[in-house]
Amino acid sequence: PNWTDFEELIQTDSKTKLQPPSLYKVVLNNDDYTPMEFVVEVLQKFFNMDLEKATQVMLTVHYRGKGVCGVFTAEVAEAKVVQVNQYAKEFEHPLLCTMEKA
Ligand code: TYC
Repeated sequence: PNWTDFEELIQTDSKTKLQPPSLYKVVLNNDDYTPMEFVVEVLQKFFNMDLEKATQVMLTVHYRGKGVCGVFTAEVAEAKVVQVNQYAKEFEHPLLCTMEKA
């Protein structure tokens, strides 16, 4: 067999080269009913923010409609979205967490 051809196939196959994972922004969306203190608590609990950072992000969402909580790989972002939405539901707040490609 012509080993040079095999070598070239292996080296040029795009699937052979490792790709960095796609990243996703986890986003909080504004609503009229969720208490500001609850949003701050969520940001501290699920995104490890201190009080000052959490308050800043909460106010960005409140005044601008959306805010980024963090950037994660697909699996981690998906898990955060589920956790936050379940937590909000548990306390009967309409708070909505979503993800979008970074
Ligand atoms: N707009 C809400 C209020 O006035 C506060 C709020 C902030 C709600 C951020 C959701 O993601 C949110 N109580």
